[in-house]
Amino acid sequence: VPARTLTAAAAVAAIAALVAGCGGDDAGHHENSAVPDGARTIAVTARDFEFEPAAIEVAAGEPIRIDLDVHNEPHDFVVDEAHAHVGGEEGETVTGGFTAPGEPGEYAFYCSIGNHRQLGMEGTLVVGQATP
Ligand SMILES: [Cu+2]
Repeated sequence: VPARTLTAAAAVAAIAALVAGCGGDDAGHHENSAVPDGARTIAVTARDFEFEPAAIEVAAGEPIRIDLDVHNEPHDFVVDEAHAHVGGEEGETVTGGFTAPGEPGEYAFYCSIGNHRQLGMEGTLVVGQATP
């Protein structure tokens, strides 16, 4: 067996392991995270291979709804610390939500599909002080 094939098989296994770990509960990988009550909607475009906008500002603990406009091929929007996952197929606009982290700072959002993150599909979730 060519080494190339083995490498590809290992990559597929690694991706399968990542997908299995996504969400960490009974929700499937393709099930979008729930939109919290009172969420503010932020429109995000995902395309090969970038997000628009590349930086999103939220307040600590703020309920957020993401409307993700998906272009070119399947993409998703993930924030590990907020357990956020919104994903869809090319041509879809999909909705999901999350509660912003309680600790102000900068967090990464990214596309977890294939090597999209390495190709540039990541951005910054800027979490500011909670609004009174
Ligand atoms: Cu992607």
